[in-house]
Amino acid sequence: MKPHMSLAASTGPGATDRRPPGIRDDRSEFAEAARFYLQLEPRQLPSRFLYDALGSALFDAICHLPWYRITRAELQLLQRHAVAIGQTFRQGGRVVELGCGNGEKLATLLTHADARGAHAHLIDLSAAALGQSVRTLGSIENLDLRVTAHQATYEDGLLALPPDDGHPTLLAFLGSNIGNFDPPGASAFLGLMRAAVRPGDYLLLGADLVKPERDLQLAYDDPLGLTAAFNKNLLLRMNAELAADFDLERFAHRAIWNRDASRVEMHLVSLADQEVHVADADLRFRLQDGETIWTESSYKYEPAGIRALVEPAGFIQRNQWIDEGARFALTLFEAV
Ligand code: AVJ
Repeated sequence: MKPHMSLAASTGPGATDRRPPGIRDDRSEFAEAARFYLQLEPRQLPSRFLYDALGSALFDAICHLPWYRITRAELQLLQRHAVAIGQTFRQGGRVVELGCGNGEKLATLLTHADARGAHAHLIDLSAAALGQSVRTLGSIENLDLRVTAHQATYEDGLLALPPDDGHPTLLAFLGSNIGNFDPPGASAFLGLMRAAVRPGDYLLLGADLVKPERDLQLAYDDPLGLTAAFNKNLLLRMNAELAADFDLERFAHRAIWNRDASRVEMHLVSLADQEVHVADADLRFRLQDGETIWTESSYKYEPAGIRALVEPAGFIQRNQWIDEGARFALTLFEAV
């Protein structure tokens, strides 16, 4: 099977992932993806492979950096506007979060909204993330919450949601995770989310906004080097899991603001002419000095661009809250 071959029209680490349902994020899937994406021009790797245990811990640390403001800005918006957002799943409704991470965002929302009797559905690929989220939500007192964890890709998790039994649903896609999709991928994914809900249900989307280039450089190439470690961990991971022989000393982290595409790109730059071998992907290739492996795109939006991206998928915008300091937007849509 060649599950990635349909990607030809759409490339980059944020390209639409069209793996058939049921393919798990295991080692052979990593090997297959490495084999396919590392041979593309330009060479690349899908950004979801950044999140093994160490990568997830590094990302959590990045969220504490003064230069990476997304997480704190979003938590503050969720807290401030929780009551308004909570109207969307009033009286025993459901909140479905895609990519729950450590559960802190949903916990903040539910703590400050009137969420008694709500049913939270968490969808994440990482068992560790789900476990942590379930614990975090379980520690909220006096809420009488029901929590269901779905260890699955976003797509499979959405397809596996039980019928809503007449309860209103809020889908939450936070943290600017939407920014990892290229525009066609984002539109396709919004269509999947729309298909999982009914008219009158809601979507809450967190998205990072365009801001001065120096701010983006500091956020994605921080002076402490955590983002560099987060990126280079992909090489470490291929060495450990795919019997690759990347020499980490001969790669550097680079963040590029691609203004035309409105995205920050993370790359791993080869610091020499070198040959690498990824044994378990049955792959050997040469990298030239300065050649890069593109590992992530983080699209940045204008406030009106968020609406223009989401509404064609079958939603209308009901509210948008912006943190002007961090330039981050939380936008609430209703399915129509
Ligand atoms: C978790 C995908 C939203 O793109 O800002 C952080 C990941 N990459 N630093 C982002 C990330 C580099 C993050 N997302």
